[in-house]
Amino acid sequence: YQKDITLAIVKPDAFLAAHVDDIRQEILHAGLQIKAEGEFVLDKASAELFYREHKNRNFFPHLVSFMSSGPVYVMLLSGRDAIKKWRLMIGPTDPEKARKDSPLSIRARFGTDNTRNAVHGSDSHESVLREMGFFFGNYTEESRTPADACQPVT
Ligand code: YYY
Ligand code: MG
Repeated sequence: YQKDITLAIVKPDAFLAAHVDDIRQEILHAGLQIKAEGEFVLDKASAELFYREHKNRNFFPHLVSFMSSGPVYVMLLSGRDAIKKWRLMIGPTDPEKARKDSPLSIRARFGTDNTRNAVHGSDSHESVLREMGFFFGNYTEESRTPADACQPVT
């Protein structure tokens, strides 16, 4: 068993639809801990940087404009198999597929389409390290409190 950490983001569609509290509760009920959290607004350059692995995809401009269209709520999760657990909770990338294959997942319930899919989850340890640095700096349990970490991206 591995106690790991992962990054969860409530994207602008789900934030606007007021699903942050529901999603937070669901995370806690699943036995994951929230180690740091906060509301951020990504400008275009930040959204491009966050999703740079997809920069050559045709959907990239649309993704970047969506992710910078309004506030997001970012949470650093910790717990047993947190990466895998959170990916299972969110479901497939495409909410239509999620509604067929994983109807209780967060994307099935709150997602609209391939871009407006309600939430993000890191896909590997390497991604977690890169993505959490993006929002929370070099977070460690000792060195930073959640309050310290909740600085909005500018
Ligand atoms: O990891 P995950 O978020 O499930 O999907 P990825 O294939 O890594 O794509 C990242 C992100 O890109 C996805 O959450 C929405 C967006 N996207 C899109 O806008 N259009 C697509 N056809 C595929 C992905
Ligand atoms: Mg991905």
